[in-house]
Amino acid sequence: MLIKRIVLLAVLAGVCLGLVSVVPVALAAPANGTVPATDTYTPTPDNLAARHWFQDAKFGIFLHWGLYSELGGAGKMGIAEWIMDDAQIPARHYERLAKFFNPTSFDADAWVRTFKAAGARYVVITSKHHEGFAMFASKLTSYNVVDATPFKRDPLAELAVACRKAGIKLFFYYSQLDWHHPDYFPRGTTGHGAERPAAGDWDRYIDYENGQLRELLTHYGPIGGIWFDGWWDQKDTAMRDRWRLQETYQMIHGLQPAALIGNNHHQRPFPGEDFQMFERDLPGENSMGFNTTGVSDLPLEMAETMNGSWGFNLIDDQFKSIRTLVRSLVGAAGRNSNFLLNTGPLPNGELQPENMKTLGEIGQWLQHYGESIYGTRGGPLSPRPWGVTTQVGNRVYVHVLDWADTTLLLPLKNVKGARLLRDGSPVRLKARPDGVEITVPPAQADEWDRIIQLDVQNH
Ligand code: FHN
Repeated sequence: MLIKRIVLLAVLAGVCLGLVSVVPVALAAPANGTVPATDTYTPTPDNLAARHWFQDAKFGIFLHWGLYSELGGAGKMGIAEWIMDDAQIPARHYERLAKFFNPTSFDADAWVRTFKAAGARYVVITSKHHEGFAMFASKLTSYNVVDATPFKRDPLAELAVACRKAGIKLFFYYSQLDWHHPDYFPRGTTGHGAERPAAGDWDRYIDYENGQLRELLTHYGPIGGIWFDGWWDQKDTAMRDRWRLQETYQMIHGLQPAALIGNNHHQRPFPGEDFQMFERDLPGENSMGFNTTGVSDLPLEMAETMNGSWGFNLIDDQFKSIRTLVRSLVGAAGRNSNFLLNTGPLPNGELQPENMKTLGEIGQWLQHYGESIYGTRGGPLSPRPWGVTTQVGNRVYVHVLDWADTTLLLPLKNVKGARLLRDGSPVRLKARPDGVEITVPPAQADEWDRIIQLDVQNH
């Protein structure tokens, strides 16, 4: 209580001096960033509207692009953006990659055209991944794409303009852990091969991080939000509660109240966060072994890779089929979740051609069936072995993913009519004591999801 009062007084003093922008509702955390159990966060109306938009949007594109893209995983399968750590490359050597980063084929408008045609409504791009390299014009370090590379352009600025023109929201991924910055000390569980001096000033690092975030929130127009990652690096260390998260989150919401904050810490959301993400897992599942199974009532998002890597991997051509990806998108929507599909651009600035093809196919599917995805929320039935449901108003979409029989019993009352979304043909309904039985028409070739549109009277 006393701490809160002191903080409140300090904030008020800051406001009077014009130093602090106010989020009317949230309380600042103690300087060490501990999130007290009593801490509260009340999102502003702008923020709530942005959350609503986010849930309607349903489908986003994730981009992992950085110096690591040049190495393409160095001939190994696995997550290529981790090559600095995996190959134990000292920071002073890894830095040399900046000299060769020259993606002259990068065309932000062309990227955005591809994303738009895929049906994506937002894009999340790595502004800084664990390697520590700023893919934007940061004034706080020369280790950035404008000052350290022959490219000399700010791709995030170009992407921001292209997205705005196309009506696509842009989010920035930001890695809290950093394998390059000397002040990221004490180190966490990763990045020990970077051969940095065993000294550093943690709080100076957090100031640097907050400074970079301020740049991202003030130089690129209105953004969709910040997608944090890397907190888990200190999950089991003494620094676990030293991220000063509340200060960071308040700054972000103060600068752009509608900017949504998500943190891929794999825990239940902390105060100040606006959405919860699940990495390569449907919400509530933990097949990867690091996601929480605790699903909050915040907007949800599942992030997925096209192959086994986020960053471009030269040898990994084990791309997921369009069928698998569409079914993940549907499975996510049926769990009230967005689907964020990753592609790792090439070091020359082009998108991977295989991924472009897949994105085009997803776009075609969404053009046909998008009404059962966009603007929906998880439907009246929880996920079932046969599939999921989504809903908008008094329309329920039954997504039959795996069902060999011709009839399916839905424990739903008040179903007034049913038709196949594919062609509008009527679907037979039979009232049963415990719901309604529908006749599921056989799947056509390449029909990965038989969607039956129900008219229901809302209970
Ligand atoms: O380590 C990262 C990984 O490289 C990638 O960015 C993914 C994306 O969700 N997240 C981290 C692992 O949790």
